[in-house]
Amino acid sequence: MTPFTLYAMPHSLYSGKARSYLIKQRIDFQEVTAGHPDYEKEVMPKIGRWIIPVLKTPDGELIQDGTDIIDWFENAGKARISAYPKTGRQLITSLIFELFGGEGLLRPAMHYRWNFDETNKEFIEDQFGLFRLPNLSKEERQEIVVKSTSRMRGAAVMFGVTAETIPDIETAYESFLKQLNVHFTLHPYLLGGIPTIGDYGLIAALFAHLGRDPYPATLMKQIAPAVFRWTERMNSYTADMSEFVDMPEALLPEDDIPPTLIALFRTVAEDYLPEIRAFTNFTNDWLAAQPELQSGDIVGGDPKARAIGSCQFDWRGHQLTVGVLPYRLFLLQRIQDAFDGVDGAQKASVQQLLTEAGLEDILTLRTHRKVLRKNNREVWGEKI
Ligand SMILES: N[C@@H](CCC(=O)N[C@@H](CS)C(=O)NCC(=O)O)C(=O)O
Repeated sequence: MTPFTLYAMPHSLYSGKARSYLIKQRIDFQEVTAGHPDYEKEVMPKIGRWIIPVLKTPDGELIQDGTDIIDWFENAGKARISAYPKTGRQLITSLIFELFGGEGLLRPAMHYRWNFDETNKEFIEDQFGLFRLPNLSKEERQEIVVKSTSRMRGAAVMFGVTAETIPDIETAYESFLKQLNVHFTLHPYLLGGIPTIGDYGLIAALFAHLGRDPYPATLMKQIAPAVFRWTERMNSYTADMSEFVDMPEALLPEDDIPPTLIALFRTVAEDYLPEIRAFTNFTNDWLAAQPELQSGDIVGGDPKARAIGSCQFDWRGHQLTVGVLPYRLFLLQRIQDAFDGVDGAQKASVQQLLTEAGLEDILTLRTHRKVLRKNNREVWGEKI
């Protein structure tokens, strides 16, 4: 049978989420770089923009977006180990880490990639060139590489990376990494002996940028070796947890959430909830000012536009200005939809868990329209 094809790149943050999932499900797939001529010829015209990851199924269907790729396998009954826990606390916890890993860690991911030129630049330029233009020599591709790396370098500011915020970005990231290290010293994955959607979210930022670029990879090995081991594990076809002797390939029993994750939740509450609040408020004001908007309209009016504006919020004593990316609302709403779907007794237990960590507002910060995904792009849902 024709295998699946994943159009992706090793140094691409969002590729890591889809790739890890395919590996962990033991899906027969080949990874093809978006620098392959087929991508431009077959994929881009259908997807409508240059973006990875894109999955091509054996039937030729194309799916863009890490979450949609994962859900395609889940909905088709092809998941060997489902990414979604069945019990309330574990499901909501895992979805929160999906949002935080893919979006909440963008500040350190951008900083540690683009602000350590002495250690990173040569490697990053090599990777950008090699996978974008694999048939050209290093010299031939250099000019194009610098154009695309300069664009991404500039994009870091949109995530709040500035000269003033850098010291605090580093302090916050190192403290997060040390907390996560304590967790992965005790547990191979977030919720026990199998990965879930939260692991797939976290691997996005923690692999391609923070676990693979020279400077942050060394930092991770030095201060968080168990996190580094987890990045290896997330890219292994086996459970790869031999240091956890006799660990069953299963979730923790009884919907348990270990204290190490509650500690991490407190960090998410302090470091990321203010941003969630700011982009939710901004979006509601923005929606109120767009009475002509219809459900099904492409978010931002153009599939290439990622942000609908920028919002401000206080973060560790700084006033940050960041882009408002509706994709983040899509991931936030997944948490809220999952919460709405859990039964009564479990709801109370989830609420109690989040309140303990100061994260209860993540359930109530809602926008007046949902962000949905249709035809590989984000669209607005009905007015709520
Ligand atoms: N929501 C998408 C985001 C994908 C994404 O932003 N991918 C980056 C590479 S890591 C990309 O293709 N960027 C293209 C560009 O910015 O031009 C997903 O999770 O798959």
